[in-house]
Amino acid sequence: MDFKNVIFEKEGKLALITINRPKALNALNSETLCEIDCVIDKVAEDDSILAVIITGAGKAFVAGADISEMRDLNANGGRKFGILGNKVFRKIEKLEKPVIAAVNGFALGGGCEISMACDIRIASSKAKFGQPEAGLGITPGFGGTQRLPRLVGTGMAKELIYTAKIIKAEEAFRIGLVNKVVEPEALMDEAKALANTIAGNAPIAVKLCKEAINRGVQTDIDTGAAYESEVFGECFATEDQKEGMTAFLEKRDKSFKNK
Ligand code: DAK
Repeated sequence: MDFKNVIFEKEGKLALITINRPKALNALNSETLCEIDCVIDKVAEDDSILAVIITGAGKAFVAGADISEMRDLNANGGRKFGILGNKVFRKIEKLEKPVIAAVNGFALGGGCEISMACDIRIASSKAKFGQPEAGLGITPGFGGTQRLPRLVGTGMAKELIYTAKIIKAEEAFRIGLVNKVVEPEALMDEAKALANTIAGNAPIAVKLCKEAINRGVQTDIDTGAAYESEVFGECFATEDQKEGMTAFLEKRDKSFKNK
């Protein structure tokens, strides 16, 4: 299936998703959000894909939700648009495969928010982050008020959201919004190397780690620990657990089967 605003490629065990509306700095309109939704479904169904990278075409990662589409929305239209974006971003967050955002440029508003729905963010030194919504007369609508404080702490998130200021990649790294900053030319290689390292581990274990972490950060430590015990137990029903431990004891390379 061909998409208008999204490029979907497979490279070995990786899926590469490029948001591709460079003339509008990859701003997210409804059409693009629906295409991302559809691509994530394809990725979810494909057992050969073990890790995902999301990036942007041209000089931006994503410069936000599409302001030209949003400007004339009424309250109901705004609500529907917010529900669509939140649905797609939650789908990324809940995808049973690790997702890396390779942030190549502006990640503003919905762009910062889609990167935060990913598991890990690697940024080009040219990337810029921010939640400019308050300056446009709106609140962040695709999870910014929820995920930013979870990532960088409440005080820092409030400062960024209330001031609408845009920060550079190095500052995003300093406050814990991104995992690593690299030179622009190295961005995709770094993201792929990281994705391939993860894809070399037992896929079911990685999936369960993602679930345990995502559920654990939303709950108290006792509930989280109980959930961790559950998924730990589940691992022992997999062939890959036997393979991983046997390979260690036999001092040989492991060969996981995603089973
Ligand atoms: N939407 C639509 N078009 C955009 C855009 C955006 N977010 N960002 C850039 N563009 C378009 C520009 O209009 C321009 O189009 P043309 O004039 O060429 O036709 C083209 O991309 C190139 O942009 P510039 O000429 O402005 O490029 P510069 O390099 O000079 O500036 C910039 C780059 C990223 C600093 C600037 O474009 C900029 O400030 N863009 C807007 C950034 C922004 O404010 N983003 C946040 C959007 S608000 C909700 C749902 C969702 C949301 C909120 C609520 N609910 C329903 C509750 C989310 C909101 C947002 O994301």
